[in-house]
Amino acid sequence: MGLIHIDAHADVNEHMFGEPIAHGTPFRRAQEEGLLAHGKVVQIGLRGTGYAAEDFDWCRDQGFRVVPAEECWYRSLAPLMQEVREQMGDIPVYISFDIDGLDPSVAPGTGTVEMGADL
Ligand SMILES: [Mn+2]
Repeated sequence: MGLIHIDAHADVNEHMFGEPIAHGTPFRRAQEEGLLAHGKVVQIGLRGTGYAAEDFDWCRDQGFRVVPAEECWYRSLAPLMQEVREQMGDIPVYISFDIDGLDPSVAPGTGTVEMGADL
């Protein structure tokens, strides 16, 4: 299926706290298991350091479209979402919206605060 993933973090870590299954690893596991349609994964709002410097590189290497937070600043996201809609076509799409994809000024209760969103 396709994936639209809105988050400050890529959630593609190989391991987290020594575990293969954790809140930072789901999309690595999904990709490994062949659950994600090639060319139909979009991650929006990524920023900060993530958990490893190469987090976003791995995503791009998989063919994921990475839209970092700074590409969302001071503009309507309607054109982006039109592109995403066209990219997904008519296949099933899973939408994952992590609250920390929003700036902590509007959602301060998350445990993994990352400043710098304008979503
Ligand atoms: Mn997150």
